[in-house]
Amino acid sequence: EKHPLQNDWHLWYYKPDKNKQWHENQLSVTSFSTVEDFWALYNHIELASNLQVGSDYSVFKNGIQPMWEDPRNKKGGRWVFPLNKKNTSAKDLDEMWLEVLLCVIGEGFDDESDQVCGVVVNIRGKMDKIAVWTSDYKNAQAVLKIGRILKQRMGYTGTVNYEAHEDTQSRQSNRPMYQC
Ligand code: M7G
Repeated sequence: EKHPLQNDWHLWYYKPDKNKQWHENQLSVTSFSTVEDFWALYNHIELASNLQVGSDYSVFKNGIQPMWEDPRNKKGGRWVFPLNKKNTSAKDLDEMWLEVLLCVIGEGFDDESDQVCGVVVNIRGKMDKIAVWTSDYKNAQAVLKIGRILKQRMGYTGTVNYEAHEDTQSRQSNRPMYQC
């Protein structure tokens, strides 16, 4: 008997291809809805640290596209955890990404778990990023609670910023909406 997760989730892989549009590079991989299927998937795919620069993994609730344009992301934002390659090992990155995945699919934010849309890891040249996307940037209480729990679970030292997708898109994010 498998152990059902509270929500069904979908894994996306962003395969960097300069000849294609951003959304065309966002490849749908598969869905999972039990603990056992999550581990089967996790053990089957490349570790995040082994992905080529420019790649992303995104895990979103089923039915939410991993993009700003989705109706459930439109008014939302993300907690961004920058991971400088200079002081973050591949092992640390993989461990933090797994911890964030388990936190999110395990609904680790009490009642605020409903606010979570998904999680993303961006593999980049100098600075990888892990981000948790939530659906309503105006819900300060939920946003802050989620941020504090994530920081603690990841053992992340340093300040993290929450950016509204609207600001990220328009690049008018002089100041983050929240910090913790
Ligand atoms: P990124 O991959 O999130 O971060 O955004 P990076 O700057 O560290 O590489 C890079 C670019 O990808 C953005 O400037 C957009 O052109 C495009 N992009 C990223 N996201 C998350 C979206 C999205 O949700 N929708 C659309 N249309 N483009 C996006």
